[in-house]
Amino acid sequence: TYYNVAVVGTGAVGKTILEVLEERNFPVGSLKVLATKRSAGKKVVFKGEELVIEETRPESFKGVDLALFAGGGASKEFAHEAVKYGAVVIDNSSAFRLEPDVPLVVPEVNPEDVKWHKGIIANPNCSTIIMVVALKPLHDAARIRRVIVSTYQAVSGAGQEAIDELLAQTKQILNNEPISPQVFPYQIAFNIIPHIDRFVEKDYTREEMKMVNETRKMFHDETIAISATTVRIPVIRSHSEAITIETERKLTPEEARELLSQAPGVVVVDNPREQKYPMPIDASGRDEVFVGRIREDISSDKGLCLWVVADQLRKGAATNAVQIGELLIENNLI
Ligand code: 11C
Repeated sequence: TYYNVAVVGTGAVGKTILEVLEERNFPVGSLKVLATKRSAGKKVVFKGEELVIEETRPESFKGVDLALFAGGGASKEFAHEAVKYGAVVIDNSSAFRLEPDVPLVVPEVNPEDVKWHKGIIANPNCSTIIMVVALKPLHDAARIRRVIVSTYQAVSGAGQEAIDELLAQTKQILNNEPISPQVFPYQIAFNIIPHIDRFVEKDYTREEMKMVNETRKMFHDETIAISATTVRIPVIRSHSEAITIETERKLTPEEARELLSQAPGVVVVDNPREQKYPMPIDASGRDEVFVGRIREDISSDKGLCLWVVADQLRKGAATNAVQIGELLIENNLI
């Protein structure tokens, strides 16, 4: 069986969705690429064929079986319209993630939740996806009670313009030219910014609270204590996270390493003697979540520290969305 697919959005995530659909040989019958008026008329290539980007309208979803929304404002405007026309929507924006009747899914973590979808399935935030893939096997084995996480997030998380800003600014600074930040609130080249998305409750940012609320929803456990600090760094691609967990039962680094090396979607890169640990340059272009620096938290009885890196445009967004599509097909849910 083949499916009529629409991809909504042609930025960094939208482009990656097209790449992943092609690479994984997703059973695409027909493909529509939709975007705002600004991009309409431009072309993209899918499986060697040129497709003209169309402006998204409610009627665009007529006959579409599966609509993959890359994120941004289009979701609020068109996701429900797409469902009305009979499409199943996989949405990468934050618009519906915490709605009680919308499953929020990472296939390695809570695949069963796709079964109760009512038309929309949400794809979590990239930093959350990366963290939960690494934490799920540890949670299943020893029950995580607390998580402290600090992120080191690549600029591409903020889209193509953010990549352009980092590259342009780096050149300007090296040439002693003036800079004028547009995407980020401050200079990002040769700097880091401890602020992603807007400030919300208790002086946390929305990005930080996404990591808290989305993780609890997917683990079906509102009692896990989580505190995040999310930071933008001048790396083009792949997010990194320093994570410390406390578990109900003590987990030794050896046991954690063993559990993680068996876990789906995870690659352990952890050999301090040979200076082996995950880094963004190695994770970029890959679909797995890389885990290293696995060690005892020497400040706590039942604590464990990890360093986690993954390509946030792929596993953190596009690949996860396409995997949800595959899960829907396997379960006859489209
Ligand atoms: C970033 N995590 O790296 C953000 C981008 O809720 O899907 C993704 C925002 C979201 O800037």
